[in-house]
Formats: sequence, C-alpha cells, structure tokens
Amino acid sequence: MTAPPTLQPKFLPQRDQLGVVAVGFSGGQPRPGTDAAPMALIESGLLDQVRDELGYQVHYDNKVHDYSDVRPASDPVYRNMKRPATVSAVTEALQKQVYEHAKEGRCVLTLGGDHSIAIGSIAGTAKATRERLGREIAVIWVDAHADINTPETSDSGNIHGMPAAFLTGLAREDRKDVFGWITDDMRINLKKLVYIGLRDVDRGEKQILREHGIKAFSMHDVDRYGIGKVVEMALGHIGNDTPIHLSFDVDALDPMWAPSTGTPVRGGLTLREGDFIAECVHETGSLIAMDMVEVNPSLESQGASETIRAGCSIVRCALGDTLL
Ligand SMILES: [Mn+2]
Repeated sequence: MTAPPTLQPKFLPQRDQLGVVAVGFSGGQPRPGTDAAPMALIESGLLDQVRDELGYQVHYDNKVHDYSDVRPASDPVYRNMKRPATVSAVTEALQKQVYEHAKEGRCVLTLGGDHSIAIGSIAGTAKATRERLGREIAVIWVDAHADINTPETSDSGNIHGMPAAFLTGLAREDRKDVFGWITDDMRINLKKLVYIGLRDVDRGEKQILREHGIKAFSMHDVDRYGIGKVVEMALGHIGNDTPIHLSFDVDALDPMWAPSTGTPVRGGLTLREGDFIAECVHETGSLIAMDMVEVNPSLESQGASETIRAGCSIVRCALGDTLL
C-alpha cells in the first residue's frame, strides 16, 4: 500500500497532473523492439499504478505513436547520421506533444523508444518552461553512455548516441528537416546537464565532456562516494532553484537488472541505486518531466519482464512512490 505523495512541486501549479506521451520509435539505433516498450510498460500496469496508487490525474491519448504520418519516404545518410530526416521528423512531432502538456503546467512522462527521442521531449520541456516561468531547465541524464557525440565524432552514425549534442547546441544543422527546427529556446545549458552512471564513453565524447566542463558522475564515482553522495553532488551542481528533466536510460542499470536493452554494459547501477536516484529527484520537488528509454522487450526475452519491471519501478519512484 502506498499513500499518495503530498509533496508540493516547486515549478508546477498542481502536484497531481501528469501528461504521458508513448513513443513507439526505434529509428535512432539499428535494433527493432524499443518501439514496443511503451505498450509493454503500460500493459504491465504502470499508468494504473500512477493513477490509483500515486493519485495522479493522467492525461494520455491512449495511443502509442509511430509517427508514420511524418516519416519521410526516403532517408539517406547525411553528415554520417543514419535515418536523419526520420529521427528529426519524429522528435519534432514529439517536441510539440510534450510542449502541449508542459505549457499546461503538467509534469510530462515520455515513454520511449530509443534515447534519440530525448531530443524531442527535452526540447519541448525547455521551450515550455522558458515561456511559462522564464527559466532554464536542468537535465539529469542517467545512462551508461554520454549520448553526446556530434555527427562527426560518432563511429556508428546512430542518432541515439547524439541527443545531448543537439540539445546543447554542440551539434547544429541548418537543414530544417534534419534538426534545423531546434531553436535556441528549446536548447539546454551545458552547465545544467549532469550525468550519472557513465561507464562506456567514446573517446570523442570524453574530449567533449572535458573541454566543456560538463558535470559527469561515472560508475567510478558511484563506487568511490556511494550513490547517496553522488546524487547529492549532482543536485548541488544544479542548485535548488532549477526545474529538472530526468532522462533515464534503462541501460544505466547493470544488465543483471535490465538485460533487455540494445547496448548493455556490465558494471552498472543496481535497481535500488536507480530507484534511489529517482526518489531523490522527486524529493527535490523540482521534477517537471521524465523520459524512460531503451527498454527493448524483444531482446533477451527471459529478461524482458524484469527490465520492464525495473523501468516501471524507476518511473514510480520519480513520481513519488516511497518504500514506507
Ligand atoms: Mn542513452
């Protein structure tokens, strides 16, 4: 039994209004399956729990979007990016969906999908928050990977490894159909981006993190300081007067807890450490949006239900579920 959370959010007019967008999209990387994750998360009861146990009024259009209406017919590689116009069109549409929820003062939950979709969800939150409150947002990026390759530093050309570069403006493109729709009011400040859980960072990305002084807590830091101190330092870096968008890649968890994901890396967070991060972000009262991405129920079929359960657990914690 869970008592409904009573915490009053700092940057939302009401504590119980949740917008949900289900994004059935896997085109930011090569493996099919992450497009089935939103339905798997919802069918396992996530939104019912959020409604019935956590007391939210859920605004959801009861649809997993595949964005077939905006996908281009042909989509050749451009600047080393695979499916650039498709990912651009999908994330642009998602940006508008998230913006519509966020401008009403709702907390917004985006269920992915691969991590390329964060381009859309975070752009939507950033724009709405600037308009509604005149504030920049901070982003806590929980992930095994930094996802901050530019098209030029990326080896694979998969855009799910680039969202942080496009969101911070480190990667830019004039072509409107290839992320040229991202305007300054949708971008995030490099000083307000914080990573937790990193352990598989490309050479070019390490250089970008260093060069720009981006705050990043790797698994080395989790081992050294413990998760409690790491989260405290991450939140301290952001400051307590900044709205937070939590972008949670399930591959931040060790494959022991979340095996069904496209790019698993050993040596990750325990399920409790993942939940703890989400609990602490909730406790700040500053959470305005969250992504849960890279759950892939078609991989490691034996681990799929465990991975889905882990994803649900982390979302519930971020929305106020507590152990006691
Ligand atoms: Mn990621």
